[in-house]
Amino acid sequence: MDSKTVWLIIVIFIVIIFFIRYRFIHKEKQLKTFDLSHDIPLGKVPLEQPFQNKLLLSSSPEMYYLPQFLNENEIKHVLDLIQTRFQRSRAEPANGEPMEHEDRTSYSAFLSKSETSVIENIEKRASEISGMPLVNLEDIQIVRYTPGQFFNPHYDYFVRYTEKNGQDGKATIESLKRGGQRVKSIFVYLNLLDENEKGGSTIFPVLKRKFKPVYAGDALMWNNMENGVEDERTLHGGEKVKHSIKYGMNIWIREKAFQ
Ligand SMILES: O=C(O)CCC(=O)C(=O)O
Repeated sequence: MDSKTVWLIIVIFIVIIFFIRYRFIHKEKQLKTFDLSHDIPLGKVPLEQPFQNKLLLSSSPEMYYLPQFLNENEIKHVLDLIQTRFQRSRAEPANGEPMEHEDRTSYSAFLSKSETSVIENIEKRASEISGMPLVNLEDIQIVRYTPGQFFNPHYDYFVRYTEKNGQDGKATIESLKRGGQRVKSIFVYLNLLDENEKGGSTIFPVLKRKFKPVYAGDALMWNNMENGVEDERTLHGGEKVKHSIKYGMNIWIREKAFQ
C-alpha cells in the first residue's frame, strides 16, 4: 500500500468516527429532553416560569409540559360546575358511532363554549399557548376516573382509512366534517392522586413515557399530526386508577373552526 492510500484510509476512518459520535451525542440529547418528564414526575421539573412558558418535552412528536396551566380557583370553578353532568364516557371507533366501550370505563362531561367568564379565559389561554385560533377549540371535556377505571391507549385524531375499500369509516367522516382533524391536544390534571397511588398516569406506549401530576393544574400539550400526517407515536391512554379519584380536562383543537 502506498502512503497516499494509507492517508486516505485514515481520513475515511476519522470521518466515520466523527459521524458515529455526532449521531450518538445527538440522540443522547434528545433522550435527555424526554427523560426530564419520564424520571422526574411532572411538577418536579425546576421551574422559574409562569404558565405561559411551555417547557419542551420532545420536538418530535412536539410535546410540551404546561406548568400551572390552571390555577386553584379555576379548577374549583370547573369541578363545581360539572359535578352533576357526568355520564359514562364514550369511545369513537373509526367505523361506528361514538358509544360506551370496554376500552374506556371512565365518566365524562362537557362544558359549553364560553359557559362562564372563567371558562372563556381558559379557552383563550389554550388558544394562545397552542397558537391556534379560538374558534378551532372543541367544547372542553372533563373526565373522571374512580378506582378501577381506565382509558386504554387510543389516538385523539380521527383514524383514517379503516374500511375494507380504503375509505374513511362513517364516524371519521362525520367527525372530520366538524372542523377537520384534531391537530393538538391539551390534557390538564385537575387533582392530585393519593400519595400511594400506583396507577392513574397518562401513558404513551410507543414513546415509552408515563406522566403523573405532581401539581394540580399542570398540563401536557402535544401535536397529533406531523407534517400534515396523523402521528401514530401519539398513541396514549389513562392507566387504571387503583384507589384514587382522578379528574382531567381535555382540550382538543381542530385544524379549522369547530362546528
Ligand atoms: O386520563 C389520562 O391520563 C388521559 C386521558 C385521555 O387520553 C383522553 O381522555 O383522551
